[in-house]
Amino acid sequence: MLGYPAPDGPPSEQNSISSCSDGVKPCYGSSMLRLRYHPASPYARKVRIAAAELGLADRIELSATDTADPADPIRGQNPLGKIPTLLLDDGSAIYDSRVIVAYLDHLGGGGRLIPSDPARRFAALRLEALGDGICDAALLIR
Ligand SMILES: N[C@@H](CCC(=O)N[C@@H](CS)C(=O)NCC(=O)O)C(=O)O
Repeated sequence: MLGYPAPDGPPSEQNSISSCSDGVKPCYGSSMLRLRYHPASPYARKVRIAAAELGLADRIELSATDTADPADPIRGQNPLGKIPTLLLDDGSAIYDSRVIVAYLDHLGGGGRLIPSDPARRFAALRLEALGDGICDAALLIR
């Protein structure tokens, strides 16, 4: 388990998760998204880079998170208590970074970061897995 201190003050999110009208699927709208993150998290940085590449950065409000603080609402937003976690305006949440990147790619029109052609798709996903694995290893020796 890895905790980061809050970079700029206490979090203010509500401690709740709700779902879209069908109770299962997240909603896909054009509204603001909120990213629970920390500047030192490589996975949160990956999500921010994906958002920038897709031209979606201005739709994402950054929300500093202290995963080590029991009072931080992150555990109510993501049962794993981890960042990055993307909060949708219907109250539902998306995690982890791979799922968030796939969601952002969908919002950005689809197939831009994660191609639909199988060969290119699995090459991209393998590259992402490699990057994540390197981050996992780097965090373990930190
Ligand atoms: N596989 C996850 C890894 C997320 C992760 O490990 N995040 C760390 C910060 S870099 C975290 O939230 N740690 C808090 C904890 O484990 O309690 C992803 O890609 O989002």
